[in-house]
Amino acid sequence: MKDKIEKILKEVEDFSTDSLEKLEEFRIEYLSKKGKIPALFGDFKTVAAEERKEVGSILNTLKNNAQHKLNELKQIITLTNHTTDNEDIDLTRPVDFRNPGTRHPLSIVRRQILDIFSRIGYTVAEGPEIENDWHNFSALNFPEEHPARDMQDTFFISDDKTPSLEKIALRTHTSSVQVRVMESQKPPIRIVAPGRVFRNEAISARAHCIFHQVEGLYIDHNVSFADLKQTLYYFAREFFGEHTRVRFRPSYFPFTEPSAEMDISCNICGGSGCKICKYSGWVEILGCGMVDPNVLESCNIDSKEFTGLAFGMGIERITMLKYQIDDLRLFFENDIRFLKQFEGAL
Ligand code: 2NM
Repeated sequence: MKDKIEKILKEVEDFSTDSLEKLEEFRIEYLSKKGKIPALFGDFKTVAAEERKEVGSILNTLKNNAQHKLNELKQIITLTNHTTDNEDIDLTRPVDFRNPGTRHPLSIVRRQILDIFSRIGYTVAEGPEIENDWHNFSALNFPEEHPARDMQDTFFISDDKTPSLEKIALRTHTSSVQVRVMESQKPPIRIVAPGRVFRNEAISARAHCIFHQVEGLYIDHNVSFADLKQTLYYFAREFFGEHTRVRFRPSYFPFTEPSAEMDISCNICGGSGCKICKYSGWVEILGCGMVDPNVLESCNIDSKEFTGLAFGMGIERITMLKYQIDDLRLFFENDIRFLKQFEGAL
């Protein structure tokens, strides 16, 4: 038994290769379930008691050496192959047009939304994802003690120990972009602000700590709640189809007064009731309202002269409704099998 082990020990020590196939053969011959080394462990039962300590020890050495050899060669082979690959890259080679990749469903829907609003005069505004307290909360009429400002809801970048006078956080909505526009431009203002937003939430099929929003803002003389309703009715029919009906329910947001949530007639069952709309015939798609005068004044816009309408929607949510996607996590995993289903879409 000892001789047998020492013979194999030598074989392992002498083994070398630069091919992954040969290395796999090595693994199968020595280390796989039916390989030589596990077989020796099987024979170990027959070893006499007084020899067990010594034989056990060299047997363990053999196993460790073989495993070490395998790991070491694998690393060397993959590293070397990489270097040759790099040297072989031909930067002038044309792209393979047979497999061009696909646009992400959130990009498709963001573009559809922005297109719809651009047809009624809205332009796109963008701003930073890292924001200060003023643009994300205070200017938007969030009271000092509002729960949304809490650590549980907001990812703060600064803390008590940060030597800065400002509280810095990841924006929790793109309204912060609209504050920046209101501060720097005079009405009329007509913008949509698309972008990534961040909330400190547990990840599930319905919620994620990163998601995407489009928020809209229109400020001018005499902008009314009727304008708000008609704008969003137009959007709903353009996006979900001409048979779409809408309804508005009273709601509350710190930055709008009055505020509402808009439902659309269920685009799956047409309103007769199904699982998607929980048999109510309606599904919520966005929040909206008339910009609170406090917000306008915070941004140096005269609230006696101007009024504004605003709305905000989650891109994930309406993408899920439009394409009947039932788990929000699919948007962030980038599984090719999911993404391929949106092939060809703009
Ligand atoms: C919503 C709902 C209602 C909104 C308000 C503003 C601003 F900056 F003008 F105050 N921007 N977006 C708004 C209003 C957003 O999202 C659910």
